[in-house]
Amino acid sequence: MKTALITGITGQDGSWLAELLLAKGYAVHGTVRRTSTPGDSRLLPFLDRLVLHPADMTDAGSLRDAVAACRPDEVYNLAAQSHVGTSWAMPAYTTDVAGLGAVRLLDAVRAEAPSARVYQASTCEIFGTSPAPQSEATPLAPRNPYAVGKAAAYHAVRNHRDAYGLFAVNGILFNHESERRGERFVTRKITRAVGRIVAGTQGSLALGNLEARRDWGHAEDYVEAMWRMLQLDAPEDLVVATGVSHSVQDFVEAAFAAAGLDWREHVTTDPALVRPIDIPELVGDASRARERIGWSPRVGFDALVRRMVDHDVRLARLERDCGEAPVPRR
Ligand code: NAP
Ligand code: G4F
Repeated sequence: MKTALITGITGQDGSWLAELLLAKGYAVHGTVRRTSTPGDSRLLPFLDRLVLHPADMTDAGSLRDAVAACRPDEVYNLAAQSHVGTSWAMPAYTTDVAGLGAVRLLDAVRAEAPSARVYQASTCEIFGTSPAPQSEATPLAPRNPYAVGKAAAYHAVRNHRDAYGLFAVNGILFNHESERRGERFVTRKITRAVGRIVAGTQGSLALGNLEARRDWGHAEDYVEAMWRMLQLDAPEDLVVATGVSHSVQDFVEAAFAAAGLDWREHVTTDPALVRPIDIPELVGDASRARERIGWSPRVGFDALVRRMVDHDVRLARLERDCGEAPVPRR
């Protein structure tokens, strides 16, 4: 039985990845903070099959203890303050967690489990304003504090690989969403609002920049790519994306239409929600991932929107009728 350690196991991707690795027969360990809520709906259906360790990406000793406690074969570094908008309000903390946090974890692995394979949750945000479509050859041009931290982590992974022979890879993932997405990311903010408007518990939805274009896939497909990258014969960095971009307004229109609503009757724009710099378009060329790990997305844009809207309409009705949503069962 292989052992995996997931930092950020309580997040969207952490929950999908933990589920995938359990199904593959792994012993799955994860790190949690004092303020984490592992008992919420994302992990609860399989919480009793996980081993959790207290650790914070800002605390090197706790990361080293977590690695030493489980001696993993595979380490997935998914922990980050991952909200780009928030990174403008908390630049030092965000850069510390996303950037130095990865350095601390790499050092912990080198000290305690040097033969472990390490997956780093990199992001298309490191390409910033470099022209689309972005691929492994695109120059890095990070344009927000989150992306600056992630760019530092990207280089640290490559340095540990080349200097110490660590099997460490950057999965350069484009946006991926799901019914488990945090509620402050734009897709889930939209589908939660659609659900509540259908249930009659919300009237309108305020958004920022509707023109930004993103390459949106489903998170369940993307954690499969993470795992496949750690099964490569030799480590390499790969872009993972659908190759298709839509605007925020496209997502709004599709989500409201999926519930039989006209978005123009409910959506307003608020300049306070527009970021100091917003990347106009991120869309990936994942042809190398297709070639190297045989990966391509199974869930397209329309199915993604439909799945999230259906889930959130059901959720909003349950919240309205029960006071709170019942715990989901497997
Ligand atoms: P998420 O839902 O925001 O989850 C973030 C996770 O990081 C949570 O488990 C959180 O734990 C943990 N975390 C935050 N600060 C921490 C700290 N100081 N120490 C330890 N843990 C901390 O993010 P996600 O969407 O699953 O994304 C997973 C990773 O992929 C992130 O690194 C993100 O930057 C990256 N990424 C995401 C996407 C995307 O579209 N989803 C695309 C590219 C890259 P708590 O529960 O304790 O808050
Ligand atoms: O959903 P978002 O907050 O995601 P963003 O900024 O693209 O970041 C996500 O994807 C990255 C990969 O590209 C990850 F690295 C990162 O961790 C995170 O998962 O915003 C998407 C777009 C942006 O252009 C934003 O300005 O939607 C625009 N937007 C418009 N109104 C909004 C809103 N974003 C949010 N969160 N809230 C709004 O009201």
